[in-house]
Amino acid sequence: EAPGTEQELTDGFHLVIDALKLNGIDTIYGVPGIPITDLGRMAQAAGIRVLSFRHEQNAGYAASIAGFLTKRPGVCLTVSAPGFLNGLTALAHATTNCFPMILVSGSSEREIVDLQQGDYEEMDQLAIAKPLCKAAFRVLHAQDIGIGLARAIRAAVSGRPGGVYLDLPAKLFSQVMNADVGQKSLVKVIDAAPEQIPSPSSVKRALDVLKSAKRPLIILGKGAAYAQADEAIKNFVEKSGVPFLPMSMAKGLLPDLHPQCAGAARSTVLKEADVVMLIGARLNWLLSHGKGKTWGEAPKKFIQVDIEPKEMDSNVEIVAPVVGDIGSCVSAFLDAMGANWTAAPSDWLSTIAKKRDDNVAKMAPKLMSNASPMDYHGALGALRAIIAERPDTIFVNEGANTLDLARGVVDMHKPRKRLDVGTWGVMGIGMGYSIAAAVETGLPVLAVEGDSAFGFSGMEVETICRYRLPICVVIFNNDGIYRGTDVNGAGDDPATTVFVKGSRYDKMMEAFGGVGVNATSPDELKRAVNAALDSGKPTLINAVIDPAAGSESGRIGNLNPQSVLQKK
Ligand code: OXT
Ligand code: ADP
Ligand code: MG
Repeated sequence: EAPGTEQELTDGFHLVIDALKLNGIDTIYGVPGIPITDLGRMAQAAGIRVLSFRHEQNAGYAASIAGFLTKRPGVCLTVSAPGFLNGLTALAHATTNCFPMILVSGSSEREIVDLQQGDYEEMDQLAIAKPLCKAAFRVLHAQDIGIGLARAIRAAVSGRPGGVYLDLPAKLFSQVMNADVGQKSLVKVIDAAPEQIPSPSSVKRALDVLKSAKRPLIILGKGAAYAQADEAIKNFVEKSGVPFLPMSMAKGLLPDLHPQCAGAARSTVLKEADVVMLIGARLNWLLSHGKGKTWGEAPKKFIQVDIEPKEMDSNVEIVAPVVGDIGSCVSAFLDAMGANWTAAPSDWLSTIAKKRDDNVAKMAPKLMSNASPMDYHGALGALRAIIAERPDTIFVNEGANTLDLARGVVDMHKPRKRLDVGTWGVMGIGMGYSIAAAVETGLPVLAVEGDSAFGFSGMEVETICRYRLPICVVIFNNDGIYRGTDVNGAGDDPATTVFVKGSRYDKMMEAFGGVGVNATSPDELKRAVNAALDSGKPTLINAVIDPAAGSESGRIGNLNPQSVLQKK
């Protein structure tokens, strides 16, 4: 070329970054290394927030919950084979939980991988990702980066949200092309998650069934929380006068202390309701598949509101399926209800109120316990009061007893403030969720973790300290999984469910410049949590819990297989 006519060039690195920015993706969660180290550096230089984790699984969980909180795909960036596999658990988790996420992974040379000639970190990642996510794409040419990312975004957030895999081979990043042509190849995704309006006949059918009920119930799931249609949902529930039961991550969508909340009368409402309207909740194991003992003898009619048509009739017959996005469906209900909707029968409401008040009264004295070492209720009583005073705090929760008891004890007051183990009951979401929650919302985070649960992502306390995030981690330290009291009668090794007794997790935090506190009573715990939330300093509180206080598998011990042979 003649001097002065050199064209401006761009490359794969910059096209990926430009495509992300064009689509409003401003945060990446990941772990650097070949071939994506420079991508992370350049993204940071270009104004994208790049949070560097200690393990890809935690970065992936962070991306997944970022997707839940924002309705935009959370992005996780990993290196090839082992990094990719570490991130893949979180991608599968996102898909299972219906959270939009994109796992972007570098990969090795296609020609060598496909001939299985032993490349650095060789693996056919696209093929492995495919069955575990909603969609998977690979980009081989720089001019296809724009389309590749557009497809990934649309696949993640449209319809039922989920995880998407985007494979970017190392060679792609260094491909060079004309900058103008490159810019023109980028795609800004228009209306990535279009409204999905329910059919008027399905709306009418659903309301007719609901109207006919003597003992109606609305179950709100995390799909309803995700939809961010908070006002419409509240108006619909209140106008209907129907009691509602929040699934775990839907707690706070309407306040747990709302007069129509049946959370503290769960078994009663499931058994006795005659019409159940599911809004963004699946009839999976968490709802005993809609049948069996949990649901009692009386016949039930189910109405289901979901964006995924294939969800209908998955476990039991749905007499009134309403397919659409929850915002549109609930608005359509409100429009079609008219002015003179009669509230649910009052004897049903008073049955529920009585059961609820009984359960609340039964629990109240336990929450006052100031015993040391603490039991779960004493410790949670302190935390419940803190969340009531600071309702904007994001409450992250995992463990077995630590999870199940906190779910019941700690009332939530605002939408999307409770983040937990979700559909798989997975341990390990704790620190990743906390980091993303702090980063995406700017709100303080209180993570209440079983000591086992914490161990799955505990190294990320360094990440929390490094980015100086306003996260207070409370470890319910009962010396083990479910309890710290098991003994191994057969040898010198400790029992399989116990850890080092009297561990001091608070010292881990001090190693990285955070605040560590050892709390042995509810009063100490309360003081330490309030100080942490006031200061915003990264804090870890080792809450000493009686090792004998918990029960096997918390509230789901019934899921442990039981052989008659063991019972002899
Ligand atoms: O109506 P009734 O009378 O029945 O009463 C109900 C409510 O009405 C009432 N209630 C109230 N009363 C008064 N006041 C209020 N405010 C109130 N609110 C409610 O209370 C009862 C109970 O209500 P609830 O909770 O709503 O109802 P219920 O019946 O429990 O609901 C059923 C379910 C199924 C919906 C619910 O139980 C649920 O959501 N469960 C989720 C359970 C779950 O996901 N658990 C996590 C998995 S456990 C296990 O797998 C663990 N592992 C293995 C492992 C995992 N998971 N992952 C990986 C990657 N590897 C391995 C491990 C390793 S847990 C675990 C670690 C455990 O050890 P930790 O040290 O971490 O934890 P600790 O146990 O603390 O030691
Ligand atoms: P939970 O565990 O709280 O019961 P689930 O994860 O089982 O909730 O169910 C969530 C449901 O919500 C899924 O079936 C999903 O398709 C649906 N969903 C997610 N987002 C939307 C939305 N915007 N509109 C309608 N349905 C949605
Ligand atoms: Mg424990």
